[in-house]
Amino acid sequence: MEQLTKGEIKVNIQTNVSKADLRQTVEHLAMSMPVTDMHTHLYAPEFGELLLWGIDELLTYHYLISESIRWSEEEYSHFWSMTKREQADWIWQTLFLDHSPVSEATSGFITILTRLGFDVSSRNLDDYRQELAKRSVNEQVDIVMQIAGIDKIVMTNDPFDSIERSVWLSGNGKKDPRFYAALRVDTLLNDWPLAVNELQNLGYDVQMEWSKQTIEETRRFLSEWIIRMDALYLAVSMPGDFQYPADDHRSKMIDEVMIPVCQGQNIPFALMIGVRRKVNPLLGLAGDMSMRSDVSAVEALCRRYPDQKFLITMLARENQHELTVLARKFRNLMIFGCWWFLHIESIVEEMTRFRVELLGTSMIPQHSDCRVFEQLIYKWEHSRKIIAKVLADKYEKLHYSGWNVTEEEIKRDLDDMLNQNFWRFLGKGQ
Ligand code: RAT
Ligand code: ZN
Repeated sequence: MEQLTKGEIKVNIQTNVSKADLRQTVEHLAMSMPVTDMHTHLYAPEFGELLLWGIDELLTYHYLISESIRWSEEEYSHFWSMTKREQADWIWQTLFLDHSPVSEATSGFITILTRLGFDVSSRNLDDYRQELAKRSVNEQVDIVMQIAGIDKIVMTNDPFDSIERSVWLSGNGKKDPRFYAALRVDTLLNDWPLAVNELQNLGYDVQMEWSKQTIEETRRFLSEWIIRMDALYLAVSMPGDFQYPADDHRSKMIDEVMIPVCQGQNIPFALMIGVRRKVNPLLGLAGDMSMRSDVSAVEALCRRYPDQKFLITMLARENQHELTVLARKFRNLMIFGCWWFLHIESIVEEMTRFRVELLGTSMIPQHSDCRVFEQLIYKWEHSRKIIAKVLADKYEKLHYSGWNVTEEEIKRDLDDMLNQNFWRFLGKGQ
């Protein structure tokens, strides 16, 4: 056996993680590694009322609305006629007291209360409300980001939203360096008549008919807003029946507006595919459903535009394996997150495991999709545990073969998955 110098032995002792410590080390590092949350519906405090936080917002999260209304025999309109506080009280009574909070979203609320330091055994909602009422929104943002270990948050930003637009136009949108923008383009792709109306109101000379002038003006709108927001990427959520290429408005908009603008601004295009909107309109935002999609639309985009980066997530469980295999074929495809109904422990574990088995660490395992600030706490705690478990299994297997990972290597892998894969894909590696 080759003789090691004294120095080499020292390095080995310092950094190699023994089998006994391996799992603990991975868990500790996964729980403490700062995170870039690359898709949320959260806002920086400068956005005022758009930043949702606190007990009543948490309890009236649309995931909990759909779970609670299942237990009710009242008309749907009865729920919507209540004040937010009454809705929160009713959801608390229904999902937490009349039944046990075992679902992902309800158990998540318990995780939040616990991590905020509240005594969950008291089950006294008003105590929790009173405690939070003592805090300012700025304090709560700092506290939550610290507890959840979140470094950077990417918002979802829509210039057609008048409240949001005025924040950007006043120059306040870019003040907090922890928050980044992503420009949402759903209306342009999925509701062109409404988009024409909005664009005209904003002074862009567009028409329903697809003309050179309309193309140029829509490009000008996107470019101006990307620059104003310093948007990291364009984003859209698409129905499951999205086809590409097709002889339709979406394909024209993608080919003639979105891709040229993304290339001009050097930013990725994020597509979240597989939503069936409003299957039960009476539930409002809670009434959307998942839908199986055609992965070949993503394949066609990646092949036609090899220099364009695509961030892709899909909503149907049935699409996940095929999408992961596709990512092996195209380096301009970055898969991300376990989206919406997939963001439940059993499926996060399944998806994370086969993604690691097919792609190693070259993907973005999770985003939170939070709408209420404190949700960062549970969404990330639950996911970090699973990511740690999957990685520990893989490192343990390597260990048995005599390949010992060092603590630095574990940190590097986690940093790639939780931060760097995203930033490098954007060409902004840190
Ligand atoms: O996860 C959600 O809250 C959904 O309602 C959607 O917002 C979805 O994430 C989207 O971005 O379209
Ligand atoms: Zn979302």
